[in-house]
Amino acid sequence: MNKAILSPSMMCVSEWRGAEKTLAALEMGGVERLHMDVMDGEFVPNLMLGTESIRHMREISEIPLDIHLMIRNPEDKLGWFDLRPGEYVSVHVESTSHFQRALARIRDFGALPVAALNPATPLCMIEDVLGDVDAVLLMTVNPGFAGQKLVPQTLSKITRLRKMLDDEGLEATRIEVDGNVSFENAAKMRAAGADMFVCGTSSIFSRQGGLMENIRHFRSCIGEEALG
Ligand code: S6P
Ligand code: MG
Repeated sequence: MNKAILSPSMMCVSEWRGAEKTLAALEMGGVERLHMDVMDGEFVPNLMLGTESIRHMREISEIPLDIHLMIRNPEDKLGWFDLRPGEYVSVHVESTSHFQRALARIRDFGALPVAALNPATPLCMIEDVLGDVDAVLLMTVNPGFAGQKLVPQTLSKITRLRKMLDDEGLEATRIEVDGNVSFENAAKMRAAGADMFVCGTSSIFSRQGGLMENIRHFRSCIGEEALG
């Protein structure tokens, strides 16, 4: 089993209210990635984080990014983001007729391509590109908003995907889960085979505890030791 990656969703952090303080705590908590949701108001019914937000984030934090593109025809727009080697970049299979081209272009930038799927999209849609990606992002809510409830059938989808990957000898390929990854759901998702967790309002940014305490609790829920 791959070591878990925590990827806090930065759309859950107000840009105007002490974002730098939050980032310092995330760094102290040793989170491995920062999840940046990009929404175009067309592929999803919301607008969120653009090219400048991503540029600013790279300036104020050393934590590598995990960029989730919820935009139509992402292959035409990848050049806008100044992608860096080692950054995870997700594109949705539902967002383009040229999915493999989009993944290959991400690789050309030296970044790590990720195939993303909405809850209703079957796994067979990505069967032929599994060898081209470093991770598969399973949406466990419908994309567009934070604070939603888990679509329950996505849990068994994680199990089925883990088996598909392992059967192909792709044990190192990660499964990223995004949407209502609460403390309780994260434990089930980890058991099903997920190893990259988008942490939002239902876990580390919940008001149940402080940020550091929530990060520690999250790691213990998925059976990993706290780093910070
Ligand atoms: C939603 C987006 C996500 C959310 C995240 C919020 O379309 O892709 O990354 O920001 O899921 O987490 P939570 O815990 O509020 O559902
Ligand atoms: Mg996301």
